[in-house]
Amino acid sequence: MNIVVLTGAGISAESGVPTFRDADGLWEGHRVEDVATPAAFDRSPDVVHRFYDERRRMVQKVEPNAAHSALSRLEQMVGDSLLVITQNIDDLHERAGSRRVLHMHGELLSALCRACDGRFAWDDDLADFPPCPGCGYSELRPDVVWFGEMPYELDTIDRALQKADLFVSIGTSGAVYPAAGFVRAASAYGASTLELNLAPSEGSHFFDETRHGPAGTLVPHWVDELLG
Ligand code: BJW
Ligand code: ZN
Repeated sequence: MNIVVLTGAGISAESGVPTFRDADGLWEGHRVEDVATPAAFDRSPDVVHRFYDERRRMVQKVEPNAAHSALSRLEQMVGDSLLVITQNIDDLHERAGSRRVLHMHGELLSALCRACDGRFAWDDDLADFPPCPGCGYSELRPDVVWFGEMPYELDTIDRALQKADLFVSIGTSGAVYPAAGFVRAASAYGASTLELNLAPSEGSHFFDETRHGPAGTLVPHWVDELLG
């Protein structure tokens, strides 16, 4: 059975990483669409760098939670039959042991050079405009996908959705496309669909089954159930 799991900010919430759109979310008081855009970076690169530098430091201090660990345990049991697609830019899936993870919205611990298009592992600040390890120009930006930019790995994702028997969405509000459309694509390709989220998402009604509660409880239960 091929399983595709889509994760969002809610899966990392219990690790202490703020979500985007909840009451205490990251962009409370800001319109997400105003902050996470290439235009915002062009206008005030120092502000945007400081915002991501702070998150890059924070993410290196938090730990994966029971939901990340359960998905890693599932991968150990079913191997290549599981693919995790994450919208998250943290590395908590990898640190919990998952190997088959696609970061469709990029990664905090990576820098992207606007001069040479190189992507480089990066755990340090960018606000002091360090030179690119590839070309030497000081044109590094966070390697994340902002509104209006093309998410990573969409072809691989579509092929995985075509082959999926089960599509599970965990901890995402279903507010951002194309990820919010994966449930309908997976259904149309023939997969069963399950939502595991704290509260009903914007797309809850598209799922065959929905379960509501914290990911740290729901995901281990679902994995136990699946593995019998
Ligand atoms: C818990 C929990 C617990 C809490 N347990 N659960 C219509 C169709 C198609 C596209 C569009 C469209 N209209 C507009 C668009 C374009 C746009 C878009 O979607 N806009 C919307 C506002 C409508 N999309 C794009 O621009 C995308 N690119 C694109 O479409 O390219 C196509 C293209 C074509 C041609 C030319 C060029 C391009 C790119 C989207 C990029 C999104 N980037 C961000 C920022 C990344 C960097 C960063 O992290 O700073 O990605 S925005 C932000 O939202 C981030 C997230 O990955 C993403 C999704 O958020 P997520 O994960 O769902 O978090 P929340 O906070 O919203 O929800 C958390 C959920 O968890 C809640 O439901 C809670 O209840 C729950 N929760 N605690 C379980 N303990
Ligand atoms: Zn470069």
